[in-house]
Amino acid sequence: MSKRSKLCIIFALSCLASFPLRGEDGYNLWLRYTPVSDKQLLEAYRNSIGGWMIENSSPTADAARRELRMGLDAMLGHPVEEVKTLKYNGIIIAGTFDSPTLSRLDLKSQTKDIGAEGYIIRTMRYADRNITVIAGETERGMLYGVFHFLRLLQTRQPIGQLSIENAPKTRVRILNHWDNLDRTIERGYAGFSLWDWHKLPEYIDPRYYDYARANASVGINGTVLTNVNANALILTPAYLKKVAALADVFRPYGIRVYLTARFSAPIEIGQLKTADPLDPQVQEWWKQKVREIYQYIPDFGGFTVKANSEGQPGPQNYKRNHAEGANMLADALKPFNGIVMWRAFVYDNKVPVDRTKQAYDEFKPLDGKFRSNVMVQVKNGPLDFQPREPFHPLFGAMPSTPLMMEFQITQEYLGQATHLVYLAPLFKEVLDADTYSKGNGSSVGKVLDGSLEEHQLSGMAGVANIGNDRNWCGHPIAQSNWYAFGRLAWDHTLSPEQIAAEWIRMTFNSNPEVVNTITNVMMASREITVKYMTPLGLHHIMGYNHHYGPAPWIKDKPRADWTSVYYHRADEQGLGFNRSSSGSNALEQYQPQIRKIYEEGETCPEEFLLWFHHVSWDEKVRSGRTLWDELCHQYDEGADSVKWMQEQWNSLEGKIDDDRFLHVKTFLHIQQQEAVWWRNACLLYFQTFSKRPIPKDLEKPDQALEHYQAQEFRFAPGIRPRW
Ligand code: GCW
Repeated sequence: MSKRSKLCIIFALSCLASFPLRGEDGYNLWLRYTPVSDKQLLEAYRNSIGGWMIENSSPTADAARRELRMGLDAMLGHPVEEVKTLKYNGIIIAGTFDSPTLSRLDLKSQTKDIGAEGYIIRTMRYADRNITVIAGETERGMLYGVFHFLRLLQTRQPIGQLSIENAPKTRVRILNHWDNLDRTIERGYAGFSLWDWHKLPEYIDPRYYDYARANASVGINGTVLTNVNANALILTPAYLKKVAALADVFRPYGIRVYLTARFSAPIEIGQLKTADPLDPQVQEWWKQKVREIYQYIPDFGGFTVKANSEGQPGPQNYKRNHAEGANMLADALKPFNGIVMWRAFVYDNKVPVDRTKQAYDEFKPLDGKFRSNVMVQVKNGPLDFQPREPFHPLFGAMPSTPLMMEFQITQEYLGQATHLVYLAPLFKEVLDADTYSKGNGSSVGKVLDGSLEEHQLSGMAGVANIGNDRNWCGHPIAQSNWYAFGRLAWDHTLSPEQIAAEWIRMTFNSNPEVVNTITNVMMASREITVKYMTPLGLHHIMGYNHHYGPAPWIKDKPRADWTSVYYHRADEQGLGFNRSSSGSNALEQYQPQIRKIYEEGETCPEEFLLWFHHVSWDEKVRSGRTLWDELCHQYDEGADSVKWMQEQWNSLEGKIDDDRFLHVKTFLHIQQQEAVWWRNACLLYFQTFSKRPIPKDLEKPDQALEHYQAQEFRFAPGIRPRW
């Protein structure tokens, strides 16, 4: 054997050896760019794509160039030529409206206003040739267009006659990382923080680029790098240098960096005696600090602030209100076009009659008092990211203030890393909810995209589920929640099914059986989870502090509203929190159209029954069963449906890659056991009040209540261990 052929064999063997190891570990997310295997489609794509060109030159244009080359070469199965002119049929030309060749097509006059981030994708004729134009006013728009075009190929769509115009509905589409400087992540279930602070700014982990690509591919244009339970150190020069290094990586992808501002920073790192927002020295300190930040990061986005909530310092420490606190920071950021995202997740140290009323009570009177570069960031529901909550009553109640949505992508209350729960239906339920604030059709989506009150600023934040696990999000399917958040932040009118289907095609494959089966499982998953965790409007009955697993028996903690009994109010009569006019009257925070329906148990939508009413055990609900029987049935149905999810998933064996098939299969087994755990623990506990039997036709718990109550999880993820 010649030396050369020996080398070839060694090369081939080493390729083989490394191939299975790389496998499908989820690292590539939805940007896998797998080769098109359908011969006819491949032929059609090859006919439409003879070559590609981008005339712009900038880091963003380079990012588009790299992506287009990588995507096209991989999907078409050969190197697609990068050309300098439209020399033959089937050239993809990407650029800005004013780039040399595209400016000749006069695209601007033929396009409606698509703003700085919008784009068009159009099949056109140019000098007797067919071309495909991907263009925006800016290079950011172009980059989004390139990702959209690649998505068409990834999802195997026809590209022969394209006429697409697209622009985002909200301006700030942002991830909130609850990442600490020691790399732990509050409520993170996918490993440690991506931000390797210790090695920054010198070492740039290649993952930062892939993070930026993934975000840009769904239109996310901002990232808050640090936990809202903030550490002022991030604002010191040593850390700002590190932040600047990350900003440099993200900038070409249209992503701005934001930080959390700890309100007491002037004391902690500025040696001042106070952080009073009306104190001139404090104001000057922040102005100087902001100037310094912009020296490091010229396009710094601004601050997210959690103030006077769960022990975080804030303006109320100095008898000032939230607007006074937010405005001080806004004034410092204004000269640089920075913004403040001031969170409305607040609750008093004095335990209130009803915690769900607090944000509204504190913020509504401040409507109109915030500077124009402040957005108030409101969680989707009035409590805290529960599996199901009604929409937050602040939406529609502060017409003079741009309100931002805060969703939680990380599954703090939804099974953490091991439960398959597709969150787009949850997001969508809230976005589509009608606030009636300006009559019918005043949806939450229209409040937050600014269209209802004509606000310039608008935004949607998602608490990230990303960590340094190889597959980014822990659960292979949890990637879909990152994806869906980005897609809905861009356009809240998209449907969860459509988002799921495109994600599945890109993440797994386009086999209709695969797409249908996984779509069905994903679409049903949230409702199933609600049933085995918190059916009929129950809420906040999870484990104390770590929030893992069921614990409706939690009581006697430092604050009543950190317990479960505060929320479910089970007693011998019945179950549920009366928030109607005969109870806490939280309902008064909603418009009359909502109050009317929710005020009475008979007309209240059943999914919110126990959220708004204390219902007696024997009262008949919609199914004709008593409340107790219905509760048993719903818990049972939820737990049982996880078996259905397992069956569905098992039918995919051999139709998707083995690695991810097995990974999800194993997690579904955990989910099934934990769903039974939820059902048993909750029913046994509530039974101590209802004193009624579990209906005969349902499976009985195989352990006693004491067994479940004795469970301890000292090292559950997402919290700092306490022992
Ligand atoms: O959901 C709760 C979490 C806290 C979190 C808080 C918040 C960052 O349990 O861990 O703190 O909400 O949103 O501020």
